[in-house]
Amino acid sequence: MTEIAPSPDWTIPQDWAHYSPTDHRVWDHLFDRQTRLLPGRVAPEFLDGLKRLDLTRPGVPDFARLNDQLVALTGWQVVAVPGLVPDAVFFDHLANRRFPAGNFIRRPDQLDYLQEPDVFHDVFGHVPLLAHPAFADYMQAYGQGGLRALEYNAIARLSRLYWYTVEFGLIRGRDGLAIYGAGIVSSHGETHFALDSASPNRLGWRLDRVLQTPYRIDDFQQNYFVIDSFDQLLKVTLETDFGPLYQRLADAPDIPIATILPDDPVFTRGDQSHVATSRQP
Ligand code: HBI
Ligand code: FE
Repeated sequence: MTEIAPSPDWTIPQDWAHYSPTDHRVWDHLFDRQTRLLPGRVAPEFLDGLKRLDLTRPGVPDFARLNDQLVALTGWQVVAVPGLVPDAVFFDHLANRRFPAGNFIRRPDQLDYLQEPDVFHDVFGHVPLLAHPAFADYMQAYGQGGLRALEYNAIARLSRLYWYTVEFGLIRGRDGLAIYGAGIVSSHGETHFALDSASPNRLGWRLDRVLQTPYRIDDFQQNYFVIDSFDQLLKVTLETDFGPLYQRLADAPDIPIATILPDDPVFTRGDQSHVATSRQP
């Protein structure tokens, strides 16, 4: 972590030359492992983004080069930050089509789990879909919604939308379910778990439903929510007036994490077997 006072928007120079050979090797290792696993499991739009953004070249990407492609495709750009930034700063970046990416990379002994988002999670996981027009617009709408949610004191609720879509979303594909959330696509273990495990519920995505559903940050998810398309995600989000929704949900209890409701579209009823065998919150 840096010791200098952050700029108001928390951005720092990427300083691409500072990455060590070990840093680049960690990127390449993670990149190869995921790109071997993802075809057939990830939404095709993600692989399309990797290719169009020229992310297949070795080493930690240089944001300046990456942004040349990304700005041309959707008007988004990647900016470097030291790590997690305050909510208001994060939302302001998204609302202006800037994606804040952690400027560090995990150590070789942290390949499988890391608390703070590093450059592999942020760039490999999040950036390819920012090349897709509907997803790009959705991310900006989320940032704008986040700024509004600050006024409603509704960040905890809205962050569930981000969690169950941007981080851990599934989408219907031609041959069954596919992953698109960055928390899954950047994780070897969860790429398998999210699609193959008997443990989690896989339920149709509905906006008000996910806003009422807690999540866990310390283990694989107990629920995944499935969208029909990125167009659906964008359309529903743009057409929903979140103010009245927050008011309605303010008094509603959360849905216990592993519960399936009678009106949930069910793709898979999970047996929650993973929960029993792993650490509890
Ligand atoms: N900062 N760099 C970074 N990355 C995030 O994903 C992030 C953040 N700050 C706040 C935040 N996410 C979330 O808590 C909000 O979505 C609520
Ligand atoms: Fe993330």
